[in-house]
Amino acid sequence: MDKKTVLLISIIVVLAVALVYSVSARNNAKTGGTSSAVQPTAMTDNFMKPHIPAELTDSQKAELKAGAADHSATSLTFDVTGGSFYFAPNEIKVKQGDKVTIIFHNVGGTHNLTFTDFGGLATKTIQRGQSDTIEFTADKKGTYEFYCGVGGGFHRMMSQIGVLLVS
Ligand SMILES: [Cu+2]
Repeated sequence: MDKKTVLLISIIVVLAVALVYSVSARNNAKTGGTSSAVQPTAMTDNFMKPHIPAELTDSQKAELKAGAADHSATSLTFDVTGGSFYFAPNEIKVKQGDKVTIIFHNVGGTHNLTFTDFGGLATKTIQRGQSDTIEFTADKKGTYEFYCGVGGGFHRMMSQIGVLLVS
């Protein structure tokens, strides 16, 4: 045998020994614990590791944006009944961007429904049996009082008030 052949055989032997050693070391590790236990597969092992969520694709971003736009177009109508001196319901909940319609029905006395916000929005002052409607966009989050503006503040003082909650 020439030197080259000897070198080649030496390399093959070293690699074979290294391979046998690593396989036997792995088997020893397996049998070192509970030998009957099922070893997790590579897939399960990988699945159990924490994952970093993938960034949204362009189509997912577009869908999300469209969904948000849909919500801002939500139109909600509330029938609010009023008398001396109350509103029912006296709490209205909407989401920012909702188009809100309030139909005020007067069932006793002379009343209106007035907001200090939303540009001083108010129904007409109406009599028992009449109704009037106001429409606006709840464009800002917060808690907004509405009240009856009849009687120079008297009806309001008598707790003819309510709240609009915009979240
Ligand atoms: Cu009133």
